This record gives sequence, structure tokens and C-alpha cells, in this order.
Amino acid sequence: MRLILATSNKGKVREIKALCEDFEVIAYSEIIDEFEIIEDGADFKENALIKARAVFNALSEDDIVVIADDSGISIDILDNKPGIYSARYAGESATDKDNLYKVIDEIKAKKVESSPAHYTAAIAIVTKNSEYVVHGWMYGEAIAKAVGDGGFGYDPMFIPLGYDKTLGELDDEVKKSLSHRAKALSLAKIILQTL
Ligand code: ITT
Repeated sequence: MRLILATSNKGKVREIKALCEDFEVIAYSEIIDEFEIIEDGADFKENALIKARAVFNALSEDDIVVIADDSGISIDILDNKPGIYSARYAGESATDKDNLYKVIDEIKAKKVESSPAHYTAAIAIVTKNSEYVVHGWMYGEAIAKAVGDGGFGYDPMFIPLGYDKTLGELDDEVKKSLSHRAKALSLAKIILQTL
């Protein structure tokens, strides 16, 4: 089955392709020009559906399956911020590094070196006749420094539960085995088999 990914985030494309080897996975930008999608939903679930529907409608082909991932990190000591604003925490045109260092500065401002945190991923599946959303979570500790350059986004500051290194330092296979995205995709695959 061919899956169209409604994302412009290269880190997500890389991870989703690696996690869905039994499917033909292509980013929508390989078919049409990328376009802006306003993510004004109230939560991860709504934003994932907004993105998947937007790409499904733009492709105007009945026989396709579009999936979207809306995700982010929530840090306890920051009252669960940045959450759904993870991609634009340091401003609309912020880079991953800008967002990462803004969060690190905010944790330091609380006079702590780390805080419990978790990642959430909502994966939406949209076809002509159906819509689904599933979730996955990964718990751990957000530290007030960036270590390692593996993964993407906030990974250099996130230590998964049961480990003593950040996702920036750990092998890709570790993240693949326990990430929020891997867990949501394992549920999504059960749905995909029913289509
Ligand atoms: P699309 O909307 O095009 O998919 P995006 O990057 O804007 O791309 P989101 O709105 O879902 O996607 O924001 C997700 C942000 O959360 C992402 O930019 C990272 O900063 C962070 N994030 C999500 N999953 C992550 C992961 O596995 N590792 C590190 N950071 C992650």
C-alpha cells in the first residue's frame, strides 16, 4: 500500500519511512509543491487531521491514503509547554535549534537542571471514506542542555525513561523502539491493514 505523508518535516519523513518498511511511503512534496497548512486545532489530534485532510484534498485522487503526524514535547516544569506549539515556540520562522535553546533557557530560569517531560504524537489517517487518529507517548527527562546531534528537534535534550543518555546521543534504533511516533504508528498499521 502507498502512503502519502502530509508533512514538511524531514526528520519525521526519515523516521516514518524507517518505521513503515512494509509500505511504500512518500512525502506529499514528492508529488506536488509544498503549501502552507494553518494548524489552528486545539490539540495534537485536531492538527493531525487538519494536515491529513488538507493534503488529501490537494491531491484530489480518490484512491489514496494520507497520513499526518502532529507531535511535540511537553515539559512538566514549564506547565506542559511547548506542547502543540513545539515547532514554532521561538517564533513563526524559528529553527529547531531556536526552539531547543528557548526551552533550555526556560528550564534554567526555573533554577533546575532537568524536568520530567514527554513527547506526544497524533497520527491521522485520511482516505476517501474514512478518518482515524491514534496516539503514542514517550516519557523521560528534559535536561537544561543539548547533548549529541542525533534525531531532530528537541532530541538532544531528552533522556528517555530507563536511559542515561539523550536521544541526540543514543542510536537511532533506540528511538525507533520506544518513540511516541513508533507507538502511534504501530496502532496506525493495524488500521491500515483494515483498509
Ligand atoms: P509538519 O507540520 O509539516 O508535519 P512540523 O515540524 O511543523 O512539521 P509539528 O507541527 O507536528 O510538525 O511540530 C512538531 C515539532 O515537535 C517538531 O518541529 C519538533 O520540534 C518537535 N518534535 C516532534 N517529534 C519530535 C521528535 O521525535 N524528536 C524531536 N522533536 C520532535
